[in-house]
Amino acid sequence: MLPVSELTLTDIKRSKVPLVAISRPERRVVIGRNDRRRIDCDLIFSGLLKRCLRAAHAPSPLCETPEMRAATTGLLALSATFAGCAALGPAPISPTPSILVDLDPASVDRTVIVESITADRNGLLYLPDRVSGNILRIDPKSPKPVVVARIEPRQVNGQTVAANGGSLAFNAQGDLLIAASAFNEVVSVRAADLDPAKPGVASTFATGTQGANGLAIDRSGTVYVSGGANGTVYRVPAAGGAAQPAAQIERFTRTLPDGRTQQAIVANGLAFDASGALLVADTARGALWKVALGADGTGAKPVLVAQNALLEGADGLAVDRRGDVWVAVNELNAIVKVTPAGQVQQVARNDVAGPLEFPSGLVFVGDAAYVSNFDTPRRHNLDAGANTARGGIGASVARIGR
Ligand SMILES: [Ca+2]
Ligand SMILES: [Ca+2]
Repeated sequence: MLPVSELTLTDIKRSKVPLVAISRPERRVVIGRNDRRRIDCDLIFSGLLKRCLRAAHAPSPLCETPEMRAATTGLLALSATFAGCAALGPAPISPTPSILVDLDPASVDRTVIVESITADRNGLLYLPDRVSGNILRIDPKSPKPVVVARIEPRQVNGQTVAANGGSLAFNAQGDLLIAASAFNEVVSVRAADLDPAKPGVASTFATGTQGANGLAIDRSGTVYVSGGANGTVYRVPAAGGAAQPAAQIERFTRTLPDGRTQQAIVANGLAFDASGALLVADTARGALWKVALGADGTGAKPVLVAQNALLEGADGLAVDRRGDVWVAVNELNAIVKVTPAGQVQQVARNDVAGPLEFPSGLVFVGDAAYVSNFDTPRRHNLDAGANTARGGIGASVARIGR
């Protein structure tokens, strides 16, 4: 048997299979004998595929085990997978979401409410729970949530007010910044205080961010915060303090198909594209805006990148390594991507049963996207004939990718 890495072009030409491999040192595969396209695909290194190729190219008594026969039978299915890879380009991502973790396994009701998700430099996931105020950390390899910090409620006019933690992101120091819409602030937890043994308590980082919802930090450390229905995108210096307006999305309200529900959030999820321009999700219009930023952090007039019915409910944003903008489209229970050319493509969508349940935030760790399920009962995330969203499992993290 030949190791995959030693296959030659002659072997490839002799091959009856539509998929061939040249693995080392490029870590690439070639699809089809006459197809010169080469694509990155780590799947080539899966033991199963190596065994398949060996069995297909050099049958031997060793291949006559049930495992080898199964592997060979699996080759066609794997070929189909690779054909999908080719269509996707250099960063193959399986578009089928699955549940990484149910954040409240004993309940399908909203006993935990997570609007957003981020990841630290080690690929650990973080989500703020609006109900408890806890900041949850999840290792995708062993997905059991642990509490690493909390946002304490405040007394406002004699009422106890929860922070309603929204988007969150790490700054260069490793401190975690969280948009707190009910406080009209950004709060932060220092890196050293993100500790499951002694969870830290968030404190004020920035003030004057009315309706603070989306949050993103640029390369210089300037923090951008979206104000939701007021359409303002604020900027805050890297050290924190008072926010100033940086850009303005014009107000707009859309009536949902139920004829009653009004959607007025025009400045929601934020992310930066490869050029450093700020992308803004417009939930109300079903649109994506781009704002060029000056050296002082002020934004130019927003430019419409895309507006499409597939984006009605556009919430959290994340940019993949090819420059496509992935959008959690909450009211359609969908993940949609917008290409740099402005093409809008649906990645995944489902009904109230999930695994997407009012997806509202997402983050990439490598090629995998992790999605926070907010599970608001609205539009595609509504139980039949009821104002509930008890279908599915409730607050959870879904995973899309390898
Ligand atoms: Ca649950
Ligand atoms: Ca649900």
